[in-house]
Amino acid sequence: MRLYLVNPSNPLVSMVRVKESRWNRYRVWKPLSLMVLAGLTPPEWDITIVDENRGVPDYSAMPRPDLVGITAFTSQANRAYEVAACFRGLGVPVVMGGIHATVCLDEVSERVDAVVTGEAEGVWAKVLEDVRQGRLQRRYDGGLAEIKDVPSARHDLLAEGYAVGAIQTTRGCPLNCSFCSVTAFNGARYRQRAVADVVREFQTIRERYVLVVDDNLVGTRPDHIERAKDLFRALGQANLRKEWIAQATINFADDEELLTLAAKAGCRGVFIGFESPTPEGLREIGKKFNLLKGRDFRASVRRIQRHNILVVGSFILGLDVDGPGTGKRIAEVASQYGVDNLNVLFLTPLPGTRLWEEMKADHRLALNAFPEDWKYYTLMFPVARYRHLSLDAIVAEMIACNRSFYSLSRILRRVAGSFWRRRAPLISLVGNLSYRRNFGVDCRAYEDFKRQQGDRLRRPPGLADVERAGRVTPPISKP
Ligand code: B12
Ligand code: SF4
Repeated sequence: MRLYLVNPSNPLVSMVRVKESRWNRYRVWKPLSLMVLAGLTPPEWDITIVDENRGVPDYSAMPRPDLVGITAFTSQANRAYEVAACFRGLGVPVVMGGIHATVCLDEVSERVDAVVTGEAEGVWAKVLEDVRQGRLQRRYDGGLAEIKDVPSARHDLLAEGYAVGAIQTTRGCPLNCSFCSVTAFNGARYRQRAVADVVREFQTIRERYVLVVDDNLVGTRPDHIERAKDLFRALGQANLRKEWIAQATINFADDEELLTLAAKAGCRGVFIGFESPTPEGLREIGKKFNLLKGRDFRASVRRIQRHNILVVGSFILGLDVDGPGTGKRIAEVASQYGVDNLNVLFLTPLPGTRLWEEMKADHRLALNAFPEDWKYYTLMFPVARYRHLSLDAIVAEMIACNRSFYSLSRILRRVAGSFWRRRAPLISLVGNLSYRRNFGVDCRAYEDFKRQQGDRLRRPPGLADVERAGRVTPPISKP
């Protein structure tokens, strides 16, 4: 039995852009979902993983498979449907799963033979058996998996051509921020894989650099932190010679022993969501953790950096509290906190989130001709109607923010600071220049976007918008 697992490319903004900067090689991440799915697949299946971000093959020239499985984030949905149509045209059954299939079940069901909602661990074996028996059903729901059932990903299947490997050590996040899909999809219960399993899987990764994809690396409760310490201790003792980056909440900074162990285990960078420079903004999106009294962000960032761990700060632009001047304010605050890199994203109502429900109810989903418009839901474009910022104003704020944070003088100051504190100045320089360069590409993309979609975004909501938004009612899986 032959199985193709496909990660569709995002034709609008390829995250790859390898041709524009060779450093972007380090931004091509492996589709871990498909490697995990492969790990769940019995040996009688011959598996090929196709990552279209590295090139789209001529499917008609490939041997005919017995089943095609497609994954998709929302922004990849349109390409996913093209791939599905191509294989269905050849008479091959197509099953789609992942976040978009879960939050937009009806839309996806119309375009594929079967949909798997939720996590796949509990149902994938049945899907494959049903294909073998010729009785594929329309829908399978995996819900939330038992963490012990999460297999080792098949790192051997995508062994070549990537600079960075990927692994997952936990699932879920208890914090449930309004704009984020994670709690809706992976649940509020923080599930941690067995330490030994993670260490064993780490040993099968060929790349020296690894992305730990967890949404919340160390969790929030004391027992979460203890388990994180156990994991880091075991990774350190295994002497894997890996260097890895991860996503964490700011409480990562609160425990010296945790930081020491993380650094010894190979942690070289953390991506931290600061989200808003103001408490009002944090309250608006429900990011409770960042609101804890007495939190000194600058000191927290410094504590992490003292362990030679870089900090990338992420902020959102377009909150209801954001008005003219917010862009520069974010750049100022990020510089004050002392982050090594800044990543600012437009507030984007992703289906399945509380933010989606709120914006839909207020008729603020401006780009709402779905599925076509999903391609703009990359957080790189302002797809909604923002409370105090018009289309032109919000784009101008984004440009002002990046121009300020990535000005040559600020970059030099940051790099000199790293040099002074003996903290990898070269990595800091390369990271900053790479962001600066990509920002230039983004500016051109904003101009195209405004030309193509400006009229729709500038006009007030009409009846057609209201009706269209009403038609998409994604089911939210229960945390
Ligand atoms: C790593 C990651 C990335 C990597 C991508 C790696 C890759 N190629 O897959 C990078 C950094 C590039 C990235 C980029 C983006 N990301 Co991202 N990313 C993640 C993250 C943190 C982990 C994904 C992961 O590997 N999970 C581990 C695997 C094992 O879990 P999984 O993907 O859910 O797969 C399971 C099930 O979903 C299911 N399944 C999945 N696919 C399939 C297919 C079939 C056939 C079946 C049966 C089952 C199945 O089975 C798997 C095992 O249970 C998630 C958060 C999360 N928890 O998922 C966000 C997340 C997926 N990203 C998100 C977003 C918004 C983006 C961006 C659009 C925005 C941005 N600027 O970051 C871009 C889009 C890029 C693009 N292609 O267009 C959102 C997606 C929401 C949505 N509705 O689409 C998420 C959920 C985060 C969030 N805060 O909401 N991302
Ligand atoms: S803390 Fe991070 S992963 Fe958790 S809900 Fe908030 S944004 Fe999502």
